[in-house]
Amino acid sequence: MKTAVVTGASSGFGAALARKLVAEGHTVLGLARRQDKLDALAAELGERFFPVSVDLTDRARADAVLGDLMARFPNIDVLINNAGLALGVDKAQDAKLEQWDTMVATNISALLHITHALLPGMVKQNKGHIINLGSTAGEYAYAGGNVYGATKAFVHQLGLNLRADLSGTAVRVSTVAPGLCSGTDFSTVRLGDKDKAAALYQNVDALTPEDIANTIAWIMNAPAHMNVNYIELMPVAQSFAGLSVHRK
Ligand code: 8X3
Repeated sequence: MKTAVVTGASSGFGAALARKLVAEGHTVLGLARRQDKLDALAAELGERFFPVSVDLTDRARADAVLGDLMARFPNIDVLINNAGLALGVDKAQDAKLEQWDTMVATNISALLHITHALLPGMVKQNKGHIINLGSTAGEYAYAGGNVYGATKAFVHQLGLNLRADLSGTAVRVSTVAPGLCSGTDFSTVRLGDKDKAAALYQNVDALTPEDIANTIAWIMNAPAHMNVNYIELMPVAQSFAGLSVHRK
């Protein structure tokens, strides 16, 4: 059984993943900002779920919390960098700079910070697995995807580059890139409107958080000699046939 850190654990993919991993007998150190949601999950999942309330974009606080966590759990096996968000669907020329900054701070800087904190321990114990949440938006461009998609493209490339640096160690790195997925706060946060978010998923059999959790559990439970480098998931209803042509 493994000890896994899951960021963004209080809802969406993170909560589904915590449920899945605890059900399999793993220990989950669940990081998220919202204490009340973490507490509810802890009450549901019992002692193999260890809630940690932290805003990973607050570097000083994150340092303190991660230091305590590593002292208490010196054998962390898996880091699942799930926390991330999209803000807005405006074209780049109309986008809000603060929204870009927030996406970069969460999807890139905070992910790098926790990875930098945990990676040396994994190399030292010569075991470990970093699993990053990418996105189809990091692979296929769409109007309004600008900085969100670019942060996810960063995550995809980071995974490959980490693999290069970790060559010769037993530490694994995987990227999971989901497409349209319902049952999370993702689109409500992005659009700032519950009804608009709900409309996106109307009459579509989208992916579910459980689909993502099952995929991550499979990657994590794969034999130690096997590394899933990158895996992309879409609902059957979605495709990438979206090259648009603007006509005069
Ligand atoms: C989420 C996929 O298509 O909503 O990362 O950008 S999409």
